[in-house]
Amino acid sequence: MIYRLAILCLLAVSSQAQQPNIIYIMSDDHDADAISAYNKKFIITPNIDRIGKEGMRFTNCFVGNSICSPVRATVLTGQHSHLNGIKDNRTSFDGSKITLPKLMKEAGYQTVLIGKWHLHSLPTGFDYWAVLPGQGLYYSTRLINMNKDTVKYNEYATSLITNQTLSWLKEKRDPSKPFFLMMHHKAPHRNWVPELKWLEIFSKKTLPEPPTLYTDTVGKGAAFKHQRMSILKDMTLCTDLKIDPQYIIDIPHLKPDSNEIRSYNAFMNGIPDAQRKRMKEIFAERGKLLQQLKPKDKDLLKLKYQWYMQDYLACVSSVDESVGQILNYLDESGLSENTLVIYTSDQGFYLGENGWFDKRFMYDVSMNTPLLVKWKGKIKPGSVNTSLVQNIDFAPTMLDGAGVKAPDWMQGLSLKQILTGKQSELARKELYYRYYEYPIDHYVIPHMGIREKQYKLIYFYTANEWEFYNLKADPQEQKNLVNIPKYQAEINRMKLKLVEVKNRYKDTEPAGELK
Ligand SMILES: [Ca+2]
Repeated sequence: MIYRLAILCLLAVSSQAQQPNIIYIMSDDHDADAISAYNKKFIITPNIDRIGKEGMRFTNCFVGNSICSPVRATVLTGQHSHLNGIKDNRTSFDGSKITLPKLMKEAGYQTVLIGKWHLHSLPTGFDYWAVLPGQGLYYSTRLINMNKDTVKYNEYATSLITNQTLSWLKEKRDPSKPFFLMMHHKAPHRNWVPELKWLEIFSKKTLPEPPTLYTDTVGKGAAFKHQRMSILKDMTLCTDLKIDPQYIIDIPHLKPDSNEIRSYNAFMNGIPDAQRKRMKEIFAERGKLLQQLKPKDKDLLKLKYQWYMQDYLACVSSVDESVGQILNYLDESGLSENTLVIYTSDQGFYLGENGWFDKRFMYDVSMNTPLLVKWKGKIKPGSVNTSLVQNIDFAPTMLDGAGVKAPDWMQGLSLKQILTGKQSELARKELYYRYYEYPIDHYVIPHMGIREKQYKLIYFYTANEWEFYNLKADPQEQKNLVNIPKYQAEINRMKLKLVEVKNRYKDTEPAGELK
């Protein structure tokens, strides 16, 4: 009997020893076009690229509802918004739900969350956590700790989250157990306040303009016309582009309102003195140009786009540096040998396409998200996969990596067979999408749809408008083909498919004419 128990204990220890550590790194609003593994036109991100070079890069990874809190709830539950309960950024997550970290804990893992949480209730299921309150701040960053105290730090948000992660790995980790660590960056979320060292570099750059930057709304649908995420009209000069109000207060068409001046002062005062002086000098160049040119319309958009991209990309460089620090530590400590590392974002982001910033739409720019995974000895270095994958797959994949079968209520598929090269394509042929939040913040009309490899069907149900795109011929989704006769058979097929997929995913909430 004792002998049998000893054998069982040995078996348990050896299966645990094979369980990989898992590090899930998620940034916020990091579009794949701002990662050089995907696109080199804006920025070089050597550290994030390294994950793809040593592992696998997914070119067709999408989210199910392109907005912050819903994505976070999906990653925790493997479920779409209608089942996990988080359809918008304002609902509090039910901490009593069974989630990915709780299942990992049951499987013998130490579970850790550091960084952005943004689900209103406090985290559950983690052995250790430290989270930003709400959206968090770039400077004068605060973290809520496990005692529920909110502590202010002097570090820049991206560095703080990295340093807290490294200190957990070095000082708090129990080496006898595998760990599951979620490091969630705030950056590069709006209002894109960079570190001085990267601002110095990016403020000198001229970034290429997307072909659709100056697109107008002629011939576009209701949702396109109704949105308020235009760089020209909705991006603010003082809060978003950090221009001192003194430069534009006397220019009637550029004049900021009192709220904007208040929020400008609030974030500017949060930047430590040593950096603020030089940063204000750099931002003053923008103010002087506005004072001199008093630009309007296309001329103003041209300038705003450059300043937006300079700040956004500078924030991305800090994230890339953070990833490098984590990968280097894994190498130095020998942990790389048995650690699965994932890099992703909560969704894509408009970098000037259609003249926009923000996300929310089911169009590929915002529905797409980067996904790079490395796992030494398991993934063939430098591999690329084109399967249609979605963020509902993340939880089942991490569980499978840990040797745990995902519960039936999770809606995604494990990517383990894809990662290990045993399978090249998922069986799934289409992805389901549904966006709810309206009107705030950006007046994007609620919509739903399905995306296949070649075609996409979108239904803006409160406006009762359909859009249909041929993604192979029109990857920028500029030509809505819904009324083109030769596509009617395809469109009818996809309308039926949309109803089937809605039912398959147990989305019972009616949407316009769809029940
Ligand atoms: Ca986001």
